[in-house]
Amino acid sequence: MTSKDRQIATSRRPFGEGALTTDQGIPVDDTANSLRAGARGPTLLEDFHLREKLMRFDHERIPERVVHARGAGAHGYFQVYEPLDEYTTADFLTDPDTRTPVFVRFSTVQGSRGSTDTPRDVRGFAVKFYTRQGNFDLVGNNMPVFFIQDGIKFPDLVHALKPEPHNEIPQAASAHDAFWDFVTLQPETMHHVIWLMSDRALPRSYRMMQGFGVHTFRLVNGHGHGTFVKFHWKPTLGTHSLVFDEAQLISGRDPDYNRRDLWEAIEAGEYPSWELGLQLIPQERVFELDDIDILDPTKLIPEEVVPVTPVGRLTLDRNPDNFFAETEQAAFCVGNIVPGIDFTDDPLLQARLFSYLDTQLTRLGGPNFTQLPINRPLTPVRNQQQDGLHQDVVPTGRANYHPSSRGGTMQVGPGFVTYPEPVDGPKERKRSETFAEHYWQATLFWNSMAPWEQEHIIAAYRFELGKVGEMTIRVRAVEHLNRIDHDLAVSVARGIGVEEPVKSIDNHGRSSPALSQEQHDGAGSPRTRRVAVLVADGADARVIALLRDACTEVGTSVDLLAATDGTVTTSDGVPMEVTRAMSTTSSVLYDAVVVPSAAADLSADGVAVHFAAEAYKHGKPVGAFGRGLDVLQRAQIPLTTATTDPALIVEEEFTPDFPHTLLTAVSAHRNFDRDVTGIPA
Ligand code: HDE
Repeated sequence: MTSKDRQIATSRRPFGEGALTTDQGIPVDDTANSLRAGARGPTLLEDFHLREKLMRFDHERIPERVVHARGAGAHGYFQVYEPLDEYTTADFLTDPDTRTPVFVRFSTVQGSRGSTDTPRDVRGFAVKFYTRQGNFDLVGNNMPVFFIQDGIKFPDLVHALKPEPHNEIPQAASAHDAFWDFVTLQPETMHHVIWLMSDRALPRSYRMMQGFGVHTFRLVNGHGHGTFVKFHWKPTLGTHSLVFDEAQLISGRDPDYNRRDLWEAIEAGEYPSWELGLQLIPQERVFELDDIDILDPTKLIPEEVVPVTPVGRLTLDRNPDNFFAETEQAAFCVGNIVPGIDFTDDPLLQARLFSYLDTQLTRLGGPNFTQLPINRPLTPVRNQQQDGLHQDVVPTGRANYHPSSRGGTMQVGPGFVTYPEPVDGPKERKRSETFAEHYWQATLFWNSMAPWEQEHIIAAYRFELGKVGEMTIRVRAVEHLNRIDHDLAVSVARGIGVEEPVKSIDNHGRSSPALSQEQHDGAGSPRTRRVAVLVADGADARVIALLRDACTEVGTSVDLLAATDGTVTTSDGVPMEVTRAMSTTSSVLYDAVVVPSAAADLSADGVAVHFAAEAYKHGKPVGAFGRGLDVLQRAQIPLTTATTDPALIVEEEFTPDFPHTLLTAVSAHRNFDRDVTGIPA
């Protein structure tokens, strides 16, 4: 239990204990019948209980976040490995014995609060550290760059991205004219757009995605010396994604897919964790970073140029007690910064410093939102700020000003000291020349992708642009792609009815291997993965038990799915309970599918056949033995490719090696090199 947990505990009020009362504490004798003039007569205005109950209900909603409206949060802690005094005085980064409590909220960007978890979208990764020097909020995303260079364009970007103004369509989707119109007229977006077209926009789990602070920040040590820094979160479970078709299907089958996954993992004690990594750039080296202005948030610094140093670990170990009170009311503010960390002049960051505090006023109804349990710092708050809607404390005394000789002797300093960076310049609305190039890092990203990642990117551009009605916008998009990579532009053009462009620029050929998700799969683990086993009458209970035991031993869960809920009869004639009926779930909610042998012919069941075909189509491990092979054959899965496909595990009969081979494939996530063009799922 962290100190933040203990603080929040003082605000808990369990449902269902003691006498039912009104908000005024008056005991209620009946909460099911309003006060009427006779049993069949009209309701009386004096019914204060009815009025209060409806008034409270009528006002339950608060404005949703204008972006990042849909999210999920969790509590946890952060611990630094070694003191980082050389770089910073921030307490939580210099004391390895301290577990700093955190609250983390993950989110999608485009959709409204009730939208789905799995659109093609950027994900938010916002961390509130309750440090001993006050709250530090690292409000990041799961992609290291941003669409625009200057915050003044943010309203335009978001208007273009969100549903169109006349009919509020489409929900949680960038595949529409407005978005592509805007980005193709604003070439600085091209780098982030290619990230958005990649599988990074479809995380398999919040627990399996990276996080980035995006902007360059500054660490400041005890001597006042500054070091530029970029923040990285690397998930212990590796970085893994869904495929787009699967993500779209999940949107219907389980719109809460990512938030359920986070919740269930924490409930099961499978605490997700991330390593905090820092890219540290001595101030003197800034101009050695070829072609990169560290103030430009549309550029990343390749890890091969400045390595990411692991410095600590974030662990999430407690689900919120109440979604609204905690996750919805959490107010992240980029301006919440502690001594030892400071901002830079990145113009996107500078605009954010205004926006977050501002938006909370509307969203949380006034300036006292810092008093809400989830936002309250652990450190004492002492100042002369006062009044406003929802003041939750009772300030005492008369010295509500500073300085004062009438009590209220709060000392000012030592405290946060702004890094004394000299600034000088004419007032002008102008962008630095060093921000002018917009394509080379998009090319770097493209060059760094594995062939399957490139295929997914091409398919994504084709899908998105294929939904764009205005041909001129499609043509403009292809022109931009031609400046990123000619072959990419040609492949996309062919899919969307646009004339192939003429090659105009040579690809620079540079790459950054760390950008490929293939590099992250090494960290794969079978823990918390989900395997579906399709069973029918005549299944061999012994074999299924062996399979299940091998899986649970390494933290992989197994669901037994049958044609109907209830039981199937095993080959020994004994009833075996199934987890649920196949028809109530879907292959897209599992990481792998196994079809064991059974007496009953599952290959005649279209649901089972589709289950296997769909899993195969999505690159998942698919295993079968004995009569289970018939299902794979009906699904048109080319069994002969099993010799070269490590995720297609087919055997004449079950062997003791089967679970091991399956779990190795599950750890590797998917086989995206599989040719699935002919599979009819
Ligand atoms: Fe945000 N952003 N943003 N953003 N952002 C908000 O604040 C904004 C940007 C990010 O879980 C809003 O409380 C501007 C970059 C996350 O509660 C708002 C600009 C990055 C979250 C806002 C940006 C982010 C937000 C909406 C350009 C990644 C969700 C509700 C200058 C580094 C936090 C709210 C949570 C939320 C403004 C750009 C991440 C309106 C003006 C870049 C993770 O204040």
